[in-house]
Amino acid sequence: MQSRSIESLDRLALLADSPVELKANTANTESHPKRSGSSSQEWGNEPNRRSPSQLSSQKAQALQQTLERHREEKQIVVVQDFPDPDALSCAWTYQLIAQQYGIQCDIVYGGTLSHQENIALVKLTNLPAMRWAPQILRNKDLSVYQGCVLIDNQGTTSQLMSQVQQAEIPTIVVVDHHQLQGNLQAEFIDIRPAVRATSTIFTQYLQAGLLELDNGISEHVKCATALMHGLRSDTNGLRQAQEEEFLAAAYLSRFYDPQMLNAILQATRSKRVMDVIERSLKNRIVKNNFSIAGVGYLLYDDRDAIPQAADFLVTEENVHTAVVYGIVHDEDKERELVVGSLRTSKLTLDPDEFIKEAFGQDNQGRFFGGGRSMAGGFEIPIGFLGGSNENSEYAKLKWEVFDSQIKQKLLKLVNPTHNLIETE
Ligand SMILES: [Mn+2]
Repeated sequence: MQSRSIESLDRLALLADSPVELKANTANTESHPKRSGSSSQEWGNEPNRRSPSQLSSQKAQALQQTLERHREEKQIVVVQDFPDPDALSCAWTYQLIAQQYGIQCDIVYGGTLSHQENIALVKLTNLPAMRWAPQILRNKDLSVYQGCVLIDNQGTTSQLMSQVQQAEIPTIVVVDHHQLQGNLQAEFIDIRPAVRATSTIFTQYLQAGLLELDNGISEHVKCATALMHGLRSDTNGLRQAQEEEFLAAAYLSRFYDPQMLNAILQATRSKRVMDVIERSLKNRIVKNNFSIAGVGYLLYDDRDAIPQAADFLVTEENVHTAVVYGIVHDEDKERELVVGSLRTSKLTLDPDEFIKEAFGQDNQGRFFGGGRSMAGGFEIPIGFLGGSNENSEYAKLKWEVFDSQIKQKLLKLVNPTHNLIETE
């Protein structure tokens, strides 16, 4: 089965290389209706430009070779602390692909599932992701893993990574669509910031033959449904999708379960999330089409209320960009972190640049956030100032300091006399 896949990958590469070969081979590809590659037609005339399908079939082939080299190993698949549908569905897809090579994968995250849709996704599809809170991680023997895999992240958004690195587990595979974050070393790297979702990349791997989806296998149908949800949620319900996402969605439409997707999307918001959205509405200031709101303290489990509030604020008339932030704390209020989200409908605003410009770097040269197109998140550690909130006067004071510091930094960029961000 594997060799057949390689053969078909070779053929795909060949097809994309030469438009003349394309016609001669069309009949061959017809016999594999599930394999794509015909879209290379439009690109064949430009020898210096790699088409998306050519790039992805080359990457798929390289990934296949990587998996081949690691047969029968055990790998840890790390997704961001607060995993989203894009990350979860792709990690699962990777697990299913790798399984064919006898590779056993554990999908883990260090934070929590906080969006109601993510909880519904995991429950309804039986998605095999595990939460490793810090106290669980302490008792884990990481030496059972021969390799680490990063999906929809580059290791900078997971608190598990420091321990994975301490255990000297080599990074084997990185697949992501965020901007490259610093120096990354891995055997196989596929980072495509121009692509809107990692689900797009993984669907292309499927199309290239890395795993043949079967409608009769319920796990495949559920995984395709999860990927469809991943595609939708990273593209604002496909409204920010590009050709590649639509092509991926078209492929998944053969396998996914629309009713299950509907059930996932109908998950309701908790009262606490509604309260955060209410606070963001009350506290927002609107300046030069930017809407900025601090929401104060919120529980770790409700962290996802922040991007949801930003999603809501950006729908206001004359607002093109919304930034919402708050201080997220765990139950005993010892660990605290400023978490923020940016949503924009302005095509010329790059969330990645905006966040890096607004907040700069920490003393190790790491940025506080990075974005994907049209959306970005940031995290600012509170460090020594964390905790001691039982003194409400102190807690209030602390919030005011962070609130005004963040506002100052944002407003500096929003101000029209500042030339970095253009205003209409
Ligand atoms: Mn993503």
